[in-house]
Amino acid sequence: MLKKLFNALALFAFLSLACYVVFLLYNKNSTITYIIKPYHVANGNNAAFWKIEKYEIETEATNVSQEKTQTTTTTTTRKPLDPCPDNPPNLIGPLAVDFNYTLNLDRVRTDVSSSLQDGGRYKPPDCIAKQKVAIIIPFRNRHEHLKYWMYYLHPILMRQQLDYGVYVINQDGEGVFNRAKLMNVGYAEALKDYNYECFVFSDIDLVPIDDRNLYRCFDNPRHLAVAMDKFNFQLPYNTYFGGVSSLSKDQYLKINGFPNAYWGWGGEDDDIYKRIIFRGMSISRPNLVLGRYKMIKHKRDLHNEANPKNPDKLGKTQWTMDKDGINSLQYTVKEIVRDILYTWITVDIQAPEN
Ligand SMILES: [Mn+2]
Repeated sequence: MLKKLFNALALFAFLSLACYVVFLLYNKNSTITYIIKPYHVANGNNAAFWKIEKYEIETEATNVSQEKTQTTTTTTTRKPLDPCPDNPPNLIGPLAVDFNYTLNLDRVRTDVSSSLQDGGRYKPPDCIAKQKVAIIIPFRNRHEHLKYWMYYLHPILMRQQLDYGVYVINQDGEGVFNRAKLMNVGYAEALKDYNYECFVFSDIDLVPIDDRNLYRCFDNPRHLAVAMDKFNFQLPYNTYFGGVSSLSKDQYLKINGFPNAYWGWGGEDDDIYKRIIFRGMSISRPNLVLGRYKMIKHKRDLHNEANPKNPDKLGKTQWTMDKDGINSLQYTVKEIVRDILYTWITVDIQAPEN
């Protein structure tokens, strides 16, 4: 009889102890915060407050991660992305490009924008891009060309697995056009958006007809548009650097960016070429097969006449390049519009009337 009573008591004691332990475990977090919080309030001590907050967050975080590992073991474990391969695997090679094809911008938006982010931004979904590339397009009154550029280039740039953004730099007003100054503006404005490390400068009317011509940066400044149809798929001259080019941030800064002093048509691309040579770099180029381009035919734009003063400037590049460039750039942004296909920046570059 006594032995039975003893057993019952022992069982009761054991159960109470078990209940108490469970209770303690269950209330662990709230008990601690309950005890510490008044201490902080009474003390008014920010450091103590920060410590408690941190403790609470950490315990919460471990709980959450424990829950997560429990659920994810049965489903899929998320793997960190690998770097994209050196040679993008989905390139096609020679492409069919046709500018007689009827297009409108809405059609282009529905056709190519499904994997774009606002502002014409893209990242490959399945790997980490080799470079962050800003594509800079100097622009004025060429809406007809813009839709073809967007239609053909976005799919190419995606297949090239770039982490990229497209910037259309639109010169405000009807003053004299200045291609190189607009490109400087594009460089400066793109860097306000993202940590770009490579800059591709492209005319709006040039579409590559081979997607193996990579829109990225190389060990030396790159001239991409080496074989345009209008020059019979040849370089017009050996030192030609016009149309489409790419420079890394370092290469661009080494030459103090581009000249701001070339108003009207001509000369600015030769000035850029000279800057590169004077700073001890050389020109990287694709071969004449990969570097083929189609240019959309057009007449010379209004207020972009060949400027007879520009050739004289070229003789002085060596002495002017340290004063005239990204370090002397002045402009006023009038408007920034984030379209799904591009970031549109209208800019006043203090252009002379004529
Ligand atoms: Mn042109």
